[in-house]
This record gives sequence, C-alpha cells and structure tokens, in this order.
Amino acid sequence: MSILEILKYPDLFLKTKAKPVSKMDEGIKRLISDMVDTMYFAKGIGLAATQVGVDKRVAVLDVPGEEDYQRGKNLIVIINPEIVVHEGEIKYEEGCLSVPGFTANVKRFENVTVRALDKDGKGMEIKAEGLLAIALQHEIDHLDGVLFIDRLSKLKRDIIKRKIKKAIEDGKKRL
Ligand code: QAP
Ligand code: CO
Repeated sequence: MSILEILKYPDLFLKTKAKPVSKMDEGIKRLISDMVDTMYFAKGIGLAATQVGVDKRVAVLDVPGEEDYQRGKNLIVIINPEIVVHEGEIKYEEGCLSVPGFTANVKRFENVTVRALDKDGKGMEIKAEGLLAIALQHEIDHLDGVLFIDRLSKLKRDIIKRKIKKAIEDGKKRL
C-alpha cells in the first residue's frame, strides 16, 4: 500500500483528459488500492486518477450518507464512468483535495445515473441524488481535466484564482 502525491492547482497535469481503461490488470488494481488509501489519508470523500498524476479513467469515492460516517461503508470505485441520465439542477459549496482550503458554490445536475465498470471490471449503474450525485460529477470532471473552479462564472473564477495565487505566494514567504 502506498500514499500517492496529490497534485495541486495550478499543476497543468490537472487539465489532462484521462484515457479509458482497456483491461483490468494488476497495475489498475494497484492504482485503485493506492487511490483508496490516499483518499482516506487526505480525509477526502472522492479522488480521481488525474489528481495523482495518472491519465486513466478511474475514480474512488466514499460519500457519507444519512448515518454516521464509517470509513469504507460507502466506498465506490468507478472505471470509465459516463453520465447516462441527468435531471434537475442543484448548487453546492464544493471543495477539492487539489484546491485545498478553498470552496465555491458550483451548479450541477441534481440527479444522475452513472454507468461504469466496478473494481472487478463488471458493468454497473449508479442512480444517485444529493451529495453522491455531486461527487460523481466532480470526479468525472477531473477525468476530463476540469476543476470545480472552471465551472464558476469568469468573474468568480478570476477572484478565486487570485486568492489561491496569493495564498501560494504567502505560503512561500513563510518557508
Ligand atoms: C469532491 O472533495 C467533492 O479544501 C471531493 O482543505 C466535492 O474530498 C465531492 C478537502 C464536493 C462532493 C462535494 C478539501 C479536504 C476534500 C479541502 C474532497 C481541504 C481538505 C475535498
Ligand atoms: Co476534486
């Protein structure tokens, strides 16, 4: 098991469009296992391969439900995910392990059905609403090289980008 390095904005690799996984080999199994460990280590609820520098369409999620959060209880692995049905609109204050310390309100579909392969390469469909629906769209965006800040209006995007840039500069001064 290994903890992988999570790339942070403005790392250009985060703009990479990931490629479909063509076969479930040991490399993919290892990647999934390391991504799950990395997501829990970083205290995230979702992580896409793009965020750990791998251009393959793999993401892991563990989105808490109504019950108390129990690690692993809602763990989902999605490979080559596709939104096949979507409905409604919802705004939610999102964050991202690749943009630590910043959040913004992002507009998403309220309900989605996602078709994907599971960790064993078996086809499946997830019908999701609420936070899980948002998380699935956020992770699929990563696989297309899109960050939540890219979904903001130009004005809000410019403001948050300037704040992030300033935070990075201030961080450097304290080194
Ligand atoms: C994606 O996000 C997501 O800023 C997963 O300092 C976002 O795990 C799913 C995190 C919104 C659903 C809704 C962010 C941790 C984790 C931070 C995350 C931070 C530490 C974000
Ligand atoms: Co993210």
